[in-house]
Amino acid sequence: MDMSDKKGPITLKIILIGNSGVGKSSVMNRYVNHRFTNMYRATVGTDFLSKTISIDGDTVTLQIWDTAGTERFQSLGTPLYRGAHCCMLVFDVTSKASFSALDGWRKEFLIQGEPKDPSDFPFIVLGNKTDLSDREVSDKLSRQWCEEIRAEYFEGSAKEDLDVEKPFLRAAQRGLQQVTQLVLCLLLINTHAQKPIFFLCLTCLFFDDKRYITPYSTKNTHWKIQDISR
Ligand SMILES: Nc1nc2c(ncn2[C@@H]2O[C@H](COP(=O)(O)OP(=O)(O)OP(=O)(O)O)[C@@H](O)[C@H]2O)c(=O)[nH]1
Ligand SMILES: [Mg+2]
Repeated sequence: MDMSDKKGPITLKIILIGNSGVGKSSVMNRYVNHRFTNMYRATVGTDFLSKTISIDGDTVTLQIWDTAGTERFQSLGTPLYRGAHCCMLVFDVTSKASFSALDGWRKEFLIQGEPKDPSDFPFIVLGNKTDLSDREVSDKLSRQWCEEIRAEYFEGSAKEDLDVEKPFLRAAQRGLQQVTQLVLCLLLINTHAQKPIFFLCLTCLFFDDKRYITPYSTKNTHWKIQDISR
């Protein structure tokens, strides 16, 4: 079922956080605009870029929010993190400090963003600057931590255009899962003891938490889709 037929392209909010200078803006610019510069211009406030892509037959617009690493301790206000469908934690593989800081960034995201199910919220961890030789964070160490927090790990280089697309595609997929849950409802209709048992599979899509399916009758043989968007 193509969801774009129903409601137009889905917009997914993907937020990039991490220390200043790790390359959040560079990664975003590489992915969206296919550009890179060695010049460092710290992000002031928040930027965002959009990119429309196709995933598994669905058209989705990624709204990528690039935040300023320097503003971590300033009051950004909760609206920034709220409503994110996926959070990308970015660090620089040549900076152990930027890796260690991710735990704090993650916690802050969970507090400020208030995702509905914090234990199940998708985090993608991205180790950037793999083109540099003075690496301080091993692939093993980052993978270990990702396992602990149940995040997915990617690494690459915005500069060399190495594996920049993969983490965004995965973020989009995980974000899409946040929006859409495929629910298979198996209905057993057993009318007569001698008669065959009918199995009816219902495939229901949930959009933005605005629709859900509920049992209609007490025997659970009828279901209705409720729209709570209004
Ligand atoms: N060698 C190398 N340098 C990179 C890479 N990605 C970014 N840089 C450089 O690192 C510096 C910081 O990059 P930014 O993308 O501005 O970092 P940021 O995380 O957005 O920083 P804030 O906006 O201050 O939070 C710039 O000079 C970039 O050119 C990379 O993959 N390899
Ligand atoms: Mg920046």
